[in-house]
Amino acid sequence: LMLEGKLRSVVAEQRLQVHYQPKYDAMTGHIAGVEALARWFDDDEGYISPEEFIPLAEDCGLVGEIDEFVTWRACRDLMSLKAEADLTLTLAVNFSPAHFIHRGLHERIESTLSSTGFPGELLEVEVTEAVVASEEAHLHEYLNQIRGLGVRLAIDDFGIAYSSLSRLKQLPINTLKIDRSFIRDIGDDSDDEVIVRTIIDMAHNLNLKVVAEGVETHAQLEFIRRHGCDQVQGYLFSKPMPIDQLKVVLNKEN
Ligand code: G
Ligand code: G
Ligand code: MN
Ligand code: NA
Repeated sequence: LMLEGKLRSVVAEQRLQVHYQPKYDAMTGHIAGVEALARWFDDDEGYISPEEFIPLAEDCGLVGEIDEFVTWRACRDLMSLKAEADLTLTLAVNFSPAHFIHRGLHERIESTLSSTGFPGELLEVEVTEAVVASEEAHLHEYLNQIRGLGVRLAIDDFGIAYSSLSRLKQLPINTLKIDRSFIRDIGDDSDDEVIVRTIIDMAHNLNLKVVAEGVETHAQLEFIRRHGCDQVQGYLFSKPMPIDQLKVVLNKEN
């Protein structure tokens, strides 16, 4: 309850921070984009993980405000990078399913895009498989409205919730991010290697881009490159970082 009160004020006062984790082209190794991740540093408690405060925010109705704040802040931050370095990085943001499946969300995304000047074509929204499984009658329409802004849709943590493949094929989705639990066991668990290979092949057959998250070792990288995964993300390359540090990383790349 105390944490909920703190969360309410940190959200109201816009004191949540946003960190960025690069995604790399698996073949060239160049930075293709970044994922924005909410960060909470509390004066008393120190760092509080989103694994703790996002579920809390979902329960107390704050998550929509958080997701939209992170999107706005990240669009603004990347526009400031663009002004300095003429970059065309893609930006991925995470949306909670409960908040994502709502009429009118596309209008608020559109207003964030127009107020920051960030191009819709460079924005990707990551949602979990719960969205694929949703029985919301207007789901298809809502997704199309967001796609209508040029914004791309990714399924995050893919593979753990048994998405219906026919549903996946019907919905206007662009990208699958293979859950890091499958990447973790590459080299140790041949079942997970089969799953990773199968997801990559299936994604490509459905004309979807595929991203491996949680890549921590060269062996994992080699494996997913060999099987044609499009992008990689993970501690092997870089952890989420504040915007100032991202600037340094990007300057080194150029
Ligand atoms: O960044 P970290 O690995 O600690 O994130 C833990 C979880 O919190 C991940 O599932 C991530 O998707 C989620 N998360 C991080 N930032 C946001 C956010 O801005 N909105 C939502 N809905 N989830 C987020
Ligand atoms: O659920 P989602 O994919 O949005 O979670 C993103 C979070 O995953 C990031 O905030 C980051 O903290 C975490 N993450 C990113 N790369 C790695 C990695 O290589 N290993 C582990 N264990 N966690 C990672
Ligand atoms: Mn994500
Ligand atoms: Na993920």
